[in-house]
Amino acid sequence: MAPDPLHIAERFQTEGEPTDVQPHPGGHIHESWRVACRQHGVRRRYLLQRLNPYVFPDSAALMRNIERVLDHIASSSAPGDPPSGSREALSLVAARDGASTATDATGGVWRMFNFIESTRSCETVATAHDAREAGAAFARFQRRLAGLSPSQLSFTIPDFHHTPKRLAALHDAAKKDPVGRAAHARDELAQIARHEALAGLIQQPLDAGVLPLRIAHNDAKIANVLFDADSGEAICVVDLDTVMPGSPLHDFGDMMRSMTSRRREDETDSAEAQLDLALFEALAEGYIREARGFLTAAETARLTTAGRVITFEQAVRFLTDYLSGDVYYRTQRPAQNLDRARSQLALLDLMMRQQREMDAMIDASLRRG
Ligand code: GN1
Ligand code: MG
Repeated sequence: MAPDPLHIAERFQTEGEPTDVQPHPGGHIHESWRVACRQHGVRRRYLLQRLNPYVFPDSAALMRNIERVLDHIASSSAPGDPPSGSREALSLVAARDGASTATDATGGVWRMFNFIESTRSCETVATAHDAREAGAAFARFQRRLAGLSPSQLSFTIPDFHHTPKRLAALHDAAKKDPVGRAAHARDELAQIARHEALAGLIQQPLDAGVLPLRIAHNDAKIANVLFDADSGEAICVVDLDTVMPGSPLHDFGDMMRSMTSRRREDETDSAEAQLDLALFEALAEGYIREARGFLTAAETARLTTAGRVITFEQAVRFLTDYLSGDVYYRTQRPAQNLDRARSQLALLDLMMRQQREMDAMIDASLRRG
């Protein structure tokens, strides 16, 4: 029998007894619930998650990374940063036995965070203001971690943004075709083949030391930004599962992928794909304003390249999962991963066509200082 999330919630150090648990939607990886607790008439909420063991087999390393990152952020605030312990800071709630997770009878591993109240998050970007705010929030996050050595964090998912290896995995899945879907993905495989030259454009300079290895968020999409429900300011970034050594370019690429189009990642009609240059301009301005102090010239020269590479990589990953029988990303319908791959490919086409305009916007943002 599946463990009852309310019983699991009781094993954590909440303020007050858990009284209510509701599924919390969103995310392709873990399952999440909102837990409400009450003590002396005061209600507090928490986010309870059951970790996905397939994606994160080493939950101890995953939790250690998150603890190090949160500790570093709490102990290194600069003027203007939100004080630690404030509403803006994500924090873990320990289990009653002091551990960072609780394990259920089936071996499932659970963790709990404080729930940040009065915020909104979105799957797609609505306005240029949101794109600017989100770009600035991820840049601040990268900047605050610039003082933590990448060697302090483990690679919880090895080669996470190693695009050439992601491409090799796709080739392998297409060749083995374990669930007989390759025939339905011929066009997409052909499109990916045409863009193969993108695969090495970030990885090669990283391997050669031209690009520095830093700590990156590694899942820098719009859905992972919390906005203040009243002011609309981005107050923090969440989903720290993939924070590990990487490149800020991987994050900027994910931002371009998720914040230059108003369409959902799994939109079925990819012919309608969009790339809104006003959204891109706002994103680039917000990001560069906060990141210019630490980015090298080799990094700023590749910002829009990163958008193409990561959008390509995400198409490759969705298509690999489609061909493998939907074993990685949670899906609600059989062709969802194929739709996701198609929408990424459609966006990639638009990014290729509007490369020059976007590069000019980056240059203008850098010049503005
Ligand atoms: C996954 O955790 P979630 O759903 O935000 C994935 C990201 C992808 C993203 C695509 C650990 O993120 O890499 O970019 O889906 N996370 C992992 O939306 O694979
Ligand atoms: Mg994630």
